[in-house]
Amino acid sequence: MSRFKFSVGPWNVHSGADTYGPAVRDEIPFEEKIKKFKEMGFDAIQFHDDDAVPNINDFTEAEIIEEAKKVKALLDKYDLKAEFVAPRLWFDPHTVDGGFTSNYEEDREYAMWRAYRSIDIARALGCDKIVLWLAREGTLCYESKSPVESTKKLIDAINKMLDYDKTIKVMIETKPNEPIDRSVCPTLGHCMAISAATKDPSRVGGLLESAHAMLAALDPANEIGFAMAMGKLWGVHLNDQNGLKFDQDKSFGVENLRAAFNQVKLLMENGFGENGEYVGLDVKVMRTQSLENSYQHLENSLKIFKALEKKAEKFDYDYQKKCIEERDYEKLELYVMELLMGM
Ligand code: 3MF
Ligand code: MG
Repeated sequence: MSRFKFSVGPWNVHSGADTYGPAVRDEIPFEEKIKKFKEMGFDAIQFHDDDAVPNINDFTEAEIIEEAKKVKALLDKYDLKAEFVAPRLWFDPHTVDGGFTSNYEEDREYAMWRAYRSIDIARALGCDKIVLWLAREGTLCYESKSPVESTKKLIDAINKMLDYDKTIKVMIETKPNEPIDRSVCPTLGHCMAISAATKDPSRVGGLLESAHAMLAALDPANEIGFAMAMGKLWGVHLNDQNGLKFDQDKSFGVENLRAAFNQVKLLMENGFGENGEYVGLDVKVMRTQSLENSYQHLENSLKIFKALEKKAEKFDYDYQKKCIEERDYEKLELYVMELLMGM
């Protein structure tokens, strides 16, 4: 049994389309996915606004809430919670140049409309967390936007969200690049600074995705540790990444087991989950998988996470202390490697 509760987004199981080729599997209906997620041991579902309310632009504000209530009934049926709602601000024609930081006022207004609707949907789904993955808030052409103005626009947008709902919490899912070249809010350090500059820092925190940290050439465990020191790690998207390339969203731990171990160990040591936080996965199934085996990457990630939890439970803190006293870090390093290799 794990001490943690786990969450997953419906986009983790998909039809395999990528930038270079079309879908290779059928789309699995939403209800079928969440039923399977429950069977696999997940406790909560992560949502985009339009995962909950597809074709969101076609509905009135009241209708959007009604549609979301139907999804809440579905969650209740399978005894699942909603972890968060994230406005999908990178898909719509209104957000080609970004949402909150777009150069065009009508786009910025549209982005706020989606942010407010995401809050309404979160409320209807019974959750109080909004995630902002700021996909297009940055530049493709450096000179097209001022980083000063963009940062201020982002803070302003978050302030409006905090005003719209007096108890909602906003978590920024930081990422340095992809699909844009230079992001306004690339790391959890930036996230903490933005949080501090909002009107209610106690309601603005961070979500760390392992692969996103690696894309910024940072260690994901250190990003976790930094945000936890600030009391602001409210979510994680665990996965893995092979070096500095496109965002791979590989199964947790498959590329760098030691880095994965240290993420799990830090979450355990610092009481992640004690305030209701979920261990979230954001992993992409390989394009080569068959439809029937579309969930294997999630099974693998859970299995590896739980195995690393057991390893972390075995971690010998007395031995660590001794190595530190002797200042023999080579010895400590070998101990960690032997622990991971089961020696
Ligand atoms: C992109 C991501 C996103 C976010 C999701 C929820 C599509 O790199 O990680 O997944 O996690 O939008 O915020
Ligand atoms: Mg993510």
